[in-house]
Amino acid sequence: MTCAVVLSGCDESAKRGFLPHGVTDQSGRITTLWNGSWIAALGVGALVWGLIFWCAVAYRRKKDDIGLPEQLRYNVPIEILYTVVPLFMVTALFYYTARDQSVLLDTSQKPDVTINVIGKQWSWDFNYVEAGTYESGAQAELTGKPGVAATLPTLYLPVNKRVEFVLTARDVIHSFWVPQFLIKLDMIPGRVNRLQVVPTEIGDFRGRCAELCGTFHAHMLFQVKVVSQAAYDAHLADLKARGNVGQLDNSLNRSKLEPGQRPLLPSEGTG
Ligand SMILES: [Cu+2]
Repeated sequence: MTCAVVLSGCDESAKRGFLPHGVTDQSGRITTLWNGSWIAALGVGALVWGLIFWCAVAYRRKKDDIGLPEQLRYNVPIEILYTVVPLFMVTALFYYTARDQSVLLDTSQKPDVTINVIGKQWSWDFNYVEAGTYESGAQAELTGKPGVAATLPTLYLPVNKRVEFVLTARDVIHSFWVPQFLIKLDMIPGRVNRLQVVPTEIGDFRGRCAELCGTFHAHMLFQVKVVSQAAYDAHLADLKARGNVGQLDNSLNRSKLEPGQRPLLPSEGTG
């Protein structure tokens, strides 16, 4: 029984190409692109390895051979072949990547919830825009002992609601990454990046910075709690009751926003 569970777990994991179990509405699309790229790469790899092996065996030096083998140059059909085939492969990979990227980074839909996530050396601030409340994180203290998770800033998200993350940075380039969302996006000083996801599963997930951002980059951790709308509202009310009213402004950033970027920030109380 245990064996069956382990094997079926492994089977599920293999079906996802060993990606983490995705928990957003885009997980299927990302997994398909990932698996498709691997299948294409392995197909090309098998062909190339096969040709190498075949050449090595079929054209190996024979017992009676003397001197160099016959030298060939300027084989036009072969040269056209190995120019056109890679072009074809790159075009196919480019097409699928561009197609999926344009869907994944589309922010034209109106979100249910907007959260300005701000990266800073070495933690996170979360501005819940519509609710006018915030949480300010402190850097994790990695002591090697359990219990660190309880000290991390926690990003709450309502399940099955479209969430727009407005990503900014206070100092250097960071990257907003929840591994189980299967996507990450840079947070660039002076610029405003946006990303929408619909979390589809209630649960606790890990978040981290995915861009080497200084000495304590490894301590730049957060938690994600995807909860029911009621639990989400209760958490925001709790934050407000603790005195976290308003927003932690981006004017606290070390560098100013570039011209034209400020209007991209949501203003409190709006969508
Ligand atoms: Cu960072």
